[in-house]
Amino acid sequence: MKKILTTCIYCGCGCGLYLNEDRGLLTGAYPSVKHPVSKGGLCVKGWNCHEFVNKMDRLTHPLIKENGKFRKATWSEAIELIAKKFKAISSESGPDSLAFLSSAKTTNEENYLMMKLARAVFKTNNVDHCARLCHASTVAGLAATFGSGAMTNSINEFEEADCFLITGSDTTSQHPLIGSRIINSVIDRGAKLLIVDPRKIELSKYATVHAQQKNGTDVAWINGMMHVIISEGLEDRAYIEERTEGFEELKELVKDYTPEYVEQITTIPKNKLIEAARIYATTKKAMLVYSMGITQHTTGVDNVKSLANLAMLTGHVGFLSTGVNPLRGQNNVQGACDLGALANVYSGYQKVTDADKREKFEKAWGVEGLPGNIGLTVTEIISALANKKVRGLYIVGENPMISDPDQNHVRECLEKGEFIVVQDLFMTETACFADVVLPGASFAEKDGTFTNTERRCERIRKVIDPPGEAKADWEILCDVARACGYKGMDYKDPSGIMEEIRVVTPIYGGMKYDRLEPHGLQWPCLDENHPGTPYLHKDKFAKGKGSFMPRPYKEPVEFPDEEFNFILSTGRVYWHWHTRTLTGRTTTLERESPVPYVEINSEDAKELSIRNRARVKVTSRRGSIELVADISDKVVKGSCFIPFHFREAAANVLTINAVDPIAKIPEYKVCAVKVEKL
Ligand SMILES: Nc1nc2c(c(=O)[nH]1)N[C@H]1C(S)=C(S)[C@@H](COP(=O)(O)OP(=O)(O)OC[C@H]3O[C@@H](n4cnc5c(=O)[nH]c(N)nc54)[C@H](O)[C@@H]3O)O[C@H]1N2
Ligand SMILES: Nc1nc2c(c(=O)[nH]1)N[C@H]1C(S)=C(S)[C@@H](COP(=O)(O)OP(=O)(O)OC[C@H]3O[C@@H](n4cnc5c(=O)[nH]c(N)nc54)[C@H](O)[C@@H]3O)O[C@H]1N2
Ligand code: SF4
Ligand SMILES: [Mo]
Repeated sequence: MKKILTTCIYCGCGCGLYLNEDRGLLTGAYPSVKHPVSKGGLCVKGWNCHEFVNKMDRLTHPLIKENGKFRKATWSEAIELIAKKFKAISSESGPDSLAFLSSAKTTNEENYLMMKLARAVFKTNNVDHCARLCHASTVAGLAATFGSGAMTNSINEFEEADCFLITGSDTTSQHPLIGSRIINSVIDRGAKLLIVDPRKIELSKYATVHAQQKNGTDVAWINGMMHVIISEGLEDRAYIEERTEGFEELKELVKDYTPEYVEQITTIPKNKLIEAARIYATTKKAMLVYSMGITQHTTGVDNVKSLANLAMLTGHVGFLSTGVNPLRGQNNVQGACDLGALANVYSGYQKVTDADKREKFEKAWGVEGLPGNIGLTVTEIISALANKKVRGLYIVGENPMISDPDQNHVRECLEKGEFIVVQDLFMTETACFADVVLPGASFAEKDGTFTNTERRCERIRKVIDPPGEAKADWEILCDVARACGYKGMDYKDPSGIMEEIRVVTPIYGGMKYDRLEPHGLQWPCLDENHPGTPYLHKDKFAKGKGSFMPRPYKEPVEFPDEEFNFILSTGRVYWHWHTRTLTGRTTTLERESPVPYVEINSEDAKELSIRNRARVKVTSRRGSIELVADISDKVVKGSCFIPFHFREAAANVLTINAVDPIAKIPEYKVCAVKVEKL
């Protein structure tokens, strides 16, 4: 039996694990004891991450749709067809009639090639990926305030912190190996735990303060905490003076956010707000942690900026075991952003709107005329299929039919799509709408790198061969580029792609493959002698002075009214991964959480005469779904929560596709619904 060290495919913790191989199949996974994140532990998804790889229903051949039915095709047929169609569409309707959705499940090297294909070969910046649905608000909000949109500190620093302020992150379920460090710090060292989350989560049990706000009111309580801190003189004067700008405007804005006023907006009792503010401000090693509860709002960027303000006000950025720590979700969503699978930047966050950056990439790629307009984002690309602004779409490793907001709208758009290519491991709900389906190789069947939430770029390794004729995504993308007549995408292996990445991407400058042994390096890593960077903004912010960006509270787009009288928020469970393409094919995980459900408060259930596990219908202005009621006091009266994993009752039938004006992230965390007994 072979055992090979690699990186988990699921979450942004980026645990190191060994995959066991026997006669060409994966037989198990177990943790690396020496790995800095896993340290001998994995969560249940990691322990079982080998299972889906062996599944019999993997895609094994290219497929071409003819008269509404898929038939097997050869690779050359499929690639030729894609090249022909894309070139024809581009010459008829211009480069921006094509669009590319990249994947946070694939490697850094593959994301780099995806954006290179879009930009160098097809001359469009219409390239984006699921970070748009996830931490787009973080990338925009922290770049504006600090100069870098990434998690500031490292996972092991959670072991030294004396206070955690956690908001909009169900950490033990969604980032288990970080969640367990938080619990250990609370139990073993008496660290203070402040939770601000509308729901009761596992961590609430350990909390010093758990404030349950009304969904979508985050700017108000954050401004309220700053009001308390300033009025009690708890701000860090010296830090503000030396390292930041814009404090006077902040002070002016938060003046109005008295604890009484904040209680009216958020329902957080004023004493809880005051207590949390005092603890956070007066603990030196205090880490601020957040995730989707903060970002997935039409005010997502405002939420992030407000958290950045709070951390700067109290001098909590630029030191060990402090910082603003957005937990990145997918195994390689950090990397997909770093490598430029975004509508506005090349790799290393170099702006497509800067002429000197375009020139740099033109030289490196041997092309002319790279576009300087910002491209379309995920939800804009899908919508543009309907009005034919986008006529050709290439999707690698994403399943927007289940993951994008307002599913009925998405279906309509995909149906109208003129030419769609989907490259995945399985025949997904989205792939059903494709004209060409290409079989990709999974994380266990190729080499490359993933970058985890703490900016650690680490290796994945080929353990087995892909099934049938499936190929690594990077090989397929190179084949397409070649078929289009582009000569600059020939690589022997992923390390060759990384050599090119190093040259054009300063923050990855030192990420040579042999240096990534055994457990990777954290960016910025500027050259071959650079040791990597465990925490950011030491001595000064990436942009020089940190900028306070005060934001007033604004309501979400759709709060409850008389007819749609519940707030719906959507999210995840421990056992499942997004659209369930992988965890739905993993017996242990599927067994634990096999059916779609909605969490309802026990008082509401009583009023509506709904019993636990009874079937209910949940309806929004966009559609309805039927599912099982899970009655508890996890959600407060008047609100409900649905995990979005299940196609049988997809939460995204209900969600609204209103987006943040800057980040273009959808408001997945707030919309209005009604609940009826069936
Ligand atoms: N098991 C599992 N783990 C995962 C994933 C998965 O699918 N399954 N997905 C990964 C990905 S891509 C991501 S992005 C992360 C997401 O990780 P999380 O963000 O932790 O997960 P969510 O369940 O989306 O929502 C987090 C919390 O936001 C709270 N919330 C809801 N509305 C609001 C609000 O208005 N304000 C605030 N402050 N909080 C609110 C919810 O109650 C919930 O506790 O998880 C990653 N890890
Ligand atoms: N209602 C609601 N909707 C949400 C959210 C929410 O909180 N609420 N969260 C949003 C967030 S944060 C995210 S990140 C998105 C996630 O949305 P998606 O990215 O669309 O979801 P996944 O199911 O992770 O899709 C990944 C796809 O990649 C495929 N895949 C895996 N490995 C490989 C590989 O190596 N190569 C190729 N080619 N394919 C591969 C999988 O089979 C799967 O089809 O969902 C968003 N949608
Ligand atoms: S915590 Fe995340 S990276 Fe670690 S084993 Fe679980 S899913 Fe994989
Ligand atoms: Mo995400």
